[in-house]
Amino acid sequence: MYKYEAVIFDLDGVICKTDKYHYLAWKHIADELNIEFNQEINKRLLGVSRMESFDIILEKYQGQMTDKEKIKWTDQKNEYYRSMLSQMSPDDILPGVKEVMESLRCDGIKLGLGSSSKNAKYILHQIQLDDYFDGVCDGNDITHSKPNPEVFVKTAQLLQCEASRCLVVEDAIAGIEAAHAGCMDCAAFGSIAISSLKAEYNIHAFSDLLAVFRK
Ligand code: B16
Ligand code: MG
Repeated sequence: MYKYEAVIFDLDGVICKTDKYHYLAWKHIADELNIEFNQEINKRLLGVSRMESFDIILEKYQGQMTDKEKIKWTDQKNEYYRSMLSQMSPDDILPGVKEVMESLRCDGIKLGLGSSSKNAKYILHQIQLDDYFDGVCDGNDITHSKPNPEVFVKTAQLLQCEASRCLVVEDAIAGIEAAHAGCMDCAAFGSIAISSLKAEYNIHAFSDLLAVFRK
């Protein structure tokens, strides 16, 4: 009997690395608008929605922008971004991800995906992981993005699993906060696993997740 009945994975930064494509697409837009944009600002965009990301970028904008113009620029960003996603393949799945998911499934653990991205299903299709999850909730299913817990709460409902029996795996501070706001434990993965003291677990390699279950 394990402490958790389900694992809810974040997508961008956990299953695969799309943050470099987000960065390049936003950089394109920022350059066109003559706005300063760099990797430091990009870090603040992890896990937050497309429009909230643009609002953060616009903090450095000198002019005024109407809501209609903001939609035009974010649509343009998404076109650049999706053209890069079209190049993705199963080779873009991060090391150990598939093996760990298969191992958890063999142990009877349910697998969920909770992503702020409206492109999540397209990405899952590109990397051929469409059939790996028992429940998927993404940016199209929610009205509030991380750090609001909505995406994880809805994924847990799809998995028919109580919050206290779900473990979230996240690469963003906003995602850890969302898990905690939804009364779920969290395993931090990636660079925040080094810098974050906020999560219940810090995993440096994907296979570390198995130790969380089997200790
Ligand atoms: P889209 P995650 C998030 O995905 C990204 O981390 C974040 O940088 C992005 O702004 C957000 O998705 C929205 O993405 O423009 O594709 O709808 O980390 O929650 O899987
Ligand atoms: Mg992420």
